[in-house]
Amino acid sequence: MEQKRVAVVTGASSGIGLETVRLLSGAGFHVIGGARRMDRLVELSRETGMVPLGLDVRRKESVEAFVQGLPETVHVLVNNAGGALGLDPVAEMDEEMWLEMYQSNVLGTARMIRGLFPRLRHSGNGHVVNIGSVAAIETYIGGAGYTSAKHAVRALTETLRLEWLGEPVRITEIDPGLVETEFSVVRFGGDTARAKSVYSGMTPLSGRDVAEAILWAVTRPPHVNVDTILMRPLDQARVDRVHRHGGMS
Ligand code: NDP
Ligand code: 8X3
Repeated sequence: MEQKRVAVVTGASSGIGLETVRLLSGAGFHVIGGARRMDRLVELSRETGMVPLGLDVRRKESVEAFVQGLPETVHVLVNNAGGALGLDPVAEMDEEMWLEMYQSNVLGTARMIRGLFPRLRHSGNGHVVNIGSVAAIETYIGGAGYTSAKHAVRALTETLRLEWLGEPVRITEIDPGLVETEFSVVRFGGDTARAKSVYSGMTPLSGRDVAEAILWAVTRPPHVNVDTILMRPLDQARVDRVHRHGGMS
């Protein structure tokens, strides 16, 4: 019997990560999901069969312990854990928030890649999918902490593709525009009304839309490397240019 391909998804407790676990499990992958909220992971494991493992990508020791719990061979690593905090201008930057965004989006991604490289290589057909953003390519007022972190994810991804040339590991970056998840609730410190207003009068992407792109990228033939997928809602032309019923913003 053919062995299942093994996929690791970070940030599996919500949004894009959660939908990715659902789709990868449904497509026959053996999925291991990491995040801080274990209760959410356990619930998802009951639904999908995913193996739940606690993970805080901001902490080196947590990533090391997580990696210890993985099988010797991993085919797919989806670096999805991350997000934004606040929307403050550069001259009023909150150092704690910036540090946390860099820790989760940039260093967390790099830690996971470093930790999993031997397992990905061992698979003979590995794949790293980094979740960037339109914020990895564009900027907007108040977004510098997050956009600079995601720009760094982009630089890291491109560098990795140069460094791993010749290795049996594909490297993809998925860059979504507005996706309605818990992203804005987290960004605005739990202010759900403010979070809701981000998507008002327009149709955002769903976590599932992005998960479908991830599934597509990781199920191409082994010689095909999908470098980047930039995807936005039809209602969004640029990160800061959105069509809303009744006007533009
Ligand atoms: P959610 O807030 O719904 O999900 C974020 C996930 O990341 C959660 O599962 C959370 O789990 C996990 N996470 C956050 N910090 C850590 C950490 N330190 N260690 C481990 N897991 C962590 O948002 P999205 O699904 O939208 O976000 C997923 C990714 O997509 C992020 O990288 C985000 O920047 C990116 N993105 C989002 C867009 C959007 O508009 N929503 C657009 C473009 C990119 P837990 O809290 O349980 O640890
Ligand atoms: C999330 C998209 O526009 O909030 O990466 O930066 S945005």
